[in-house]
Amino acid sequence: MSARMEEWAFPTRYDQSYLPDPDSPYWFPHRETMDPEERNAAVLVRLREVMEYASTTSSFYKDKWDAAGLEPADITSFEAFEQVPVVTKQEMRESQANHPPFGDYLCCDPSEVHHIHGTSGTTGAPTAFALGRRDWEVIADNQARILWGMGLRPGDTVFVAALFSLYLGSWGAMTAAERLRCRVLPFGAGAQGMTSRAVTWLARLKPAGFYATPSYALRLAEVAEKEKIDPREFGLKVMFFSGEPGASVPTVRKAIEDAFGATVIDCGTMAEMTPFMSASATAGTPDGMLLWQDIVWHEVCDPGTFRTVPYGGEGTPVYTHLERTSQPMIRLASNDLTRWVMEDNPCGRTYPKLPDGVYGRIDDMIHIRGENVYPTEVDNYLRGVADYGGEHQIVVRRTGSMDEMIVRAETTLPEGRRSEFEQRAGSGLQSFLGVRVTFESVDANTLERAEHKSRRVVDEREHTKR
Ligand code: 8LE
Repeated sequence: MSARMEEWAFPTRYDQSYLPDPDSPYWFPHRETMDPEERNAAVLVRLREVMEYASTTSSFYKDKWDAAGLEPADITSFEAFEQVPVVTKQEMRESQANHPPFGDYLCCDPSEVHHIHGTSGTTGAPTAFALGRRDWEVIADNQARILWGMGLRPGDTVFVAALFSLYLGSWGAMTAAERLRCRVLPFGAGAQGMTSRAVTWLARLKPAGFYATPSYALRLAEVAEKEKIDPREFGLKVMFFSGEPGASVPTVRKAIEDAFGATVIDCGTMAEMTPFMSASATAGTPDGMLLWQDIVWHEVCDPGTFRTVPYGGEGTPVYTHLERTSQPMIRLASNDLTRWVMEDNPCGRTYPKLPDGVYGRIDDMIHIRGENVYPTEVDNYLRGVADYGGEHQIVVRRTGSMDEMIVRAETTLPEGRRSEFEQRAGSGLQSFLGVRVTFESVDANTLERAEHKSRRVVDEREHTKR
């Protein structure tokens, strides 16, 4: 069985000179289109191999599984695998505090470490990601395979417009494009005046591919328009995004498509899970994200029990590396929310799919008077409203014993026509969300734009302070 799966082995080493037949939509035709049951059978064997490797090379996993009374040889079914306790970010922070700098879940020799990245979070101790030299090649290969699936080809220029330094997203996109034999412009983002320079470079180079966060693409479109350049003149074909919800939020996706005239592709799991593009749309199935199950094993689980929910159900993604040897993540809990389905994909790949992408983090969900509101729902609604100015802020506050949600949205309308906008957008949003909202409007281009991931929620309630 596995002999027929192209270059399927653990530890993994891909042929660095391989490129698919130029006419093939697939990098690995068999692996991508095979009977999913047959693929799952191979994955189950691999899960045992990865667990054996991790339990013999790291005290973190050995101790964790000893405490749970299980060992790798027990994993003879996916039901058994679902009993494997999840790994949390907190555990990794503790492991790194006790075993600096990489924690006792580093499974390779420290001399193998090739890149160090890390969490960019401003709160709490940072976590270091150690990536092995061979892992980096495998990551490049896997993500080149996914970029091929998006429709990018050798010789295409790929513009990377996200933060470099600690953020793995940009480096992962860059190394993938290099492996695909593209021309990469590692432009970056975040420095003073850089967005306006990006407009100049995009207009001059006319790249085929573009990587950023979705909020940054919208900001770039605004800056281009201010400079009287139509972003369609950049001639982009494929824009792929990770880092936050957006590319699967219908009105955000449409705003990007309309501004740039390119195919919008959503991808991304977590930096720890690099190759993080293992959840990604394709040229033939451009909506939602496919779960490339032979690269990373993705489960959508009940957030209480961490058992998988049936297809059609909603839950939290749990991820397992099938090829990483440096810091393999085995059942990493994401704390995100999504829904998964198994259906025939127009591109012919036999992977499950997240039809609405990842909607957001469980922690970011706003609980207000017994209702749950996702910040992405507010975004989705406002972007579809006429005269919306492009940015908003959500303030959650406790007044007396009641929680109150205030939405402050930009409008392009002049002062005299504000109340009509507030009335129309405010009542529309209220019925869309099913909760009472205090709606205010402000001038366009007055709220802060994200250079990286947007932060639109200000929660002023004491009990939810983190
Ligand atoms: C909805 C995946 C990467 C490198 O782009 C990234 O952002 O990793 P990072 O910084 O570890 O953040 C991971 C979190 O970003 C996820 O847990 C999720 O909340 C969010 N995220 C990343 N990609 C997406 C996403 N949320 N859709 C996405 N495509």
